[in-house]
Amino acid sequence: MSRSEPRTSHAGAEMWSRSFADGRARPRPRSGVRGRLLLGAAMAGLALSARGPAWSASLSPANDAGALAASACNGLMGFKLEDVRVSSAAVVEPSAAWTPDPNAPGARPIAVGAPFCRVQGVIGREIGFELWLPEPTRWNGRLLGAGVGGDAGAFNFSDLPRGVAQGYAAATTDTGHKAADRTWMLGPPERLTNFELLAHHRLAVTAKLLLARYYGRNADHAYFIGCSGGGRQALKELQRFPADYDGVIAGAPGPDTPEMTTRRMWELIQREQHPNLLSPADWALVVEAAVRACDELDGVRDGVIADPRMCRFDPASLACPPGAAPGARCLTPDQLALVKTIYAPLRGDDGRKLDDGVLPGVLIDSGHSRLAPATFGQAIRKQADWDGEGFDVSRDLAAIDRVMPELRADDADISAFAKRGGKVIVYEGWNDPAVAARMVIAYYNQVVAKLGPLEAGRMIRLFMAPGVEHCVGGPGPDQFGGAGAAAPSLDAGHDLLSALDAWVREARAPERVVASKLSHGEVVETRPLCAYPAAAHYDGHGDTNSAASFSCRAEGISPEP
Ligand SMILES: [Ca+2]
Repeated sequence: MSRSEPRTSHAGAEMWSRSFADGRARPRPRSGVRGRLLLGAAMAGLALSARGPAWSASLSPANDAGALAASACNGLMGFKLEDVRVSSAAVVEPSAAWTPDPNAPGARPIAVGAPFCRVQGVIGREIGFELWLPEPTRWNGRLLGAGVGGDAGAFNFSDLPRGVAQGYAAATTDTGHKAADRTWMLGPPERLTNFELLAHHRLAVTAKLLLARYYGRNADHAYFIGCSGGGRQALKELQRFPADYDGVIAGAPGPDTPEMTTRRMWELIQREQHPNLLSPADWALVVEAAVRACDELDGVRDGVIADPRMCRFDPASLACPPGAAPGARCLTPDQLALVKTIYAPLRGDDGRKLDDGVLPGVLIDSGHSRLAPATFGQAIRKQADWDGEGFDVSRDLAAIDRVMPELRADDADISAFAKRGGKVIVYEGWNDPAVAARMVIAYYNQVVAKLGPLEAGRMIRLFMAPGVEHCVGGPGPDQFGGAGAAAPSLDAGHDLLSALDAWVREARAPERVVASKLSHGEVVETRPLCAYPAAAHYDGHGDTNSAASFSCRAEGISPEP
């Protein structure tokens, strides 16, 4: 058997992995003119061989094609785009553990299965971006934009590798500031506008131009995926720039981010005013009691309240009896008062309800938000070290709209996106402590009311995920291909990105996506997520850990309380 590799029969991922496996270094011609010529050859799927440059004689076609793609990649350095600087364009080689930015907070290595062209640059004054381009034979012809959560300032290094592994050209932006800059909101006013609105639009425009240059043609379709702040960015894109993306996945999007941020700040202040009154164990006790009271309302005892709107739980049931021993699992009157205050609807000065409060079974988040103190301290008060003094729910909520008018993502009139045939999948965890589940449902209902059920049915789906906290985590199955969480099976029945793709390209609207719960890498539970207002109902027989035992039905949904 010949030891030499077959030279003509390999394509796609196999070809790239093979060329990596043989370990030979690739020459990287850097001439701009030749780069363009080579790119043309790569576009046509041709590999230069006998008539190629001298170095090609010892290389397989796989290596040649890799060299061509590398040359085209390097060539993007010289591509002139108005108001865009490409600072680096280089091939990233396969690796078991590669860290895109070792200096980034929370940096962790990722596995690179096939080479790709990594483009880094800056749009305008300071909107950092990354664009990862699979080599031409591996490109699926589509662009995936990836959002970032919290107050941004970092790149989405979860969904970029996931997208590239599936053949997407994938792009992300820090939205115009760096997370290391703790006072970024005190910077130039354009920073707020970039963060609220413009950075992702400019990213979409720039990424489309760069990828067209690299591949020699435009993308067939463009999608966006994001959760939390990234979900908000997803909604902003389709509301304000409906031509940027053909399909959008908006996870835990917080349509009314000003209201949400106001509650967050108010909660932080409430808890600071009562330091150590409630320990994490006390907050967990409140959740345990709610679950005990309401778990079986949905017919399955699984530690999850499938629709917490059905649950009527009064934390007063946790009141300590007279003479309770210190350390007993119960709440003192002071503790109960704070629990009730925080779970209750937030009210303005005039007593008007500003939100619906926190659902039973939702664990109050002990994490610290950077966005809320920065918004009220820096953006509104122009103070770097604001300590919460003078915070006023009504006045401060109104001030956000004045200072950050594009922060809210609650425009229900998305008819321009609908007219273009755009599709949007929204998902939200019922146990989300940061974004109120009822806020997301309210936005969905507003869109349906605005467009009418028929038109809305053609373009929007909401999947409520029982027992799922903010984006991921919680007692319920949380792996279904949302942002930052690739599904165990990459098909439209298990993976939201695949479901969106099937909807956009094949007109297959998603009605049910199976969510998985993983433990030590193994799937231990599956449960369907159903297109709202349908929900998963147990059929009454069969394994309650298997999606096969559940049906999607709209019955039994309680009205809004
Ligand atoms: Ca249950």
